[in-house]
Amino acid sequence: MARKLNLAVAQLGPIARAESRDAVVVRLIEMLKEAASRGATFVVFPEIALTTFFPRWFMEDQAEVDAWFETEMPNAATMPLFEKAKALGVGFNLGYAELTEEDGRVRRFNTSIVVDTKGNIIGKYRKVHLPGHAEYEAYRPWQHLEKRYFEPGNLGFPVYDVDAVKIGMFICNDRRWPETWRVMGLKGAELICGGFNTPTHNPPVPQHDHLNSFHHLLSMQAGAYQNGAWAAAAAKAGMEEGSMLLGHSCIVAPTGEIAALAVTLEDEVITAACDLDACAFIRNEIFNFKRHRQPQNYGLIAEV
Ligand code: CDT
Repeated sequence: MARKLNLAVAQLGPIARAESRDAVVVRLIEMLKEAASRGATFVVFPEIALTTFFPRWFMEDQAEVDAWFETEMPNAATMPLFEKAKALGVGFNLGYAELTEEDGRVRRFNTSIVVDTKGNIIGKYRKVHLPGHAEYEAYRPWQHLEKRYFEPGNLGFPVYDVDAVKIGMFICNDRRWPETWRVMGLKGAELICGGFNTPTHNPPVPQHDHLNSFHHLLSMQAGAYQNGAWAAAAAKAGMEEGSMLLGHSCIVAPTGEIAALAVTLEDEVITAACDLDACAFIRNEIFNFKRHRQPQNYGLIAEV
């Protein structure tokens, strides 16, 4: 019998700066219930899914910055999501800003977790490719200060067994980098998923603005196909505090075909029945890593 994962992606519409985490969690739970009613057992939520995308603002007061971060997970705000997911028997992938003490110092990461159908946090990923800049840049209509507020992830690209499915994570900008996909492909990931906040206007290269959705789907489809994995991406979409964010949340098959695509810029659930055995057709016949890879020619890729 084919191994199937009934997968959902829960796209969020905009989150206002003043919107509380409690209010956002109510929205996440609504989509969780919608996903479960369609038979989904795993839901992908966006990057920094609990608040507005705060790196668009320059802040010098560290206390103001830290107010956007979570110091534990689950916490009071997210506990209802964990409880509802467990009651419904649905696992999930959730992105949030993480503040932690590690190696004797405070550290801040753009983080996501995978949670199984019993409500256990199975694994964590910290965003490796941080886009944007670290200082205020006056020419921009809004900032993209991920390089100011986060440090690059220090967990590599792990792949976890979540309810017997091998799941790896990316966070937004990571999906544009082939290395992200390949490392998880080499680890046998069957689903590679994550969230994104992608402004449709990129001030340094405005001549690419009209290609925004194309570049997103190109990356998702190539990543899935070239690694024989299912791929799923959940947007935070729509006009958020004056910044338009791309929608087009998607689920992509290992063939590179789009299996589901969001058609709004609002809270929206998309689903697909993912045949996990479909990964093997690509991995055995096309990208058979053992038989065909020639890593002795790839050294430069891993050099600084
Ligand atoms: N959140 C995030 O990583 N967004 C980036 C914007 C790139 S332009 C600074 C992305 O790759 O979609």
